[in-house]
Amino acid sequence: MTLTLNTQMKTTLSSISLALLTPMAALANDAHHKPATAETSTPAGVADMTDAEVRKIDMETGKVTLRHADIKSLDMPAMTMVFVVKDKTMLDKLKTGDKVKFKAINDAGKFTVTEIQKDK
Ligand SMILES: [Cu+2]
Repeated sequence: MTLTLNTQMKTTLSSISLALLTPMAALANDAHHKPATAETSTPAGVADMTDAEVRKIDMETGKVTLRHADIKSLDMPAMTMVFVVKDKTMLDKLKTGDKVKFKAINDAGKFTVTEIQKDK
């Protein structure tokens, strides 16, 4: 009886001191790292998107003609060309003349838009 109680108390006490120490350490880390992470993550995400203007949309075939700036990841200069979209619903919110940012991949020779958003 007494032994069990003592063991429980010891366990409880050490959990408490651990619980007290851990959040403090975590807080100290958070305060140091969070602002830097928040600042660097957003521009990096936008940086690998390419600027373009929508020239033509074909809902039925899921194709979009974009006049795009250089695409560094595809080693492609600025031009106007037709892309396939990964998902036709991506075209729902777009119209001819929209300024957009997009990401594209070379899917076995088929240039495919994986992400597209209106530019603000
Ligand atoms: Cu191109």
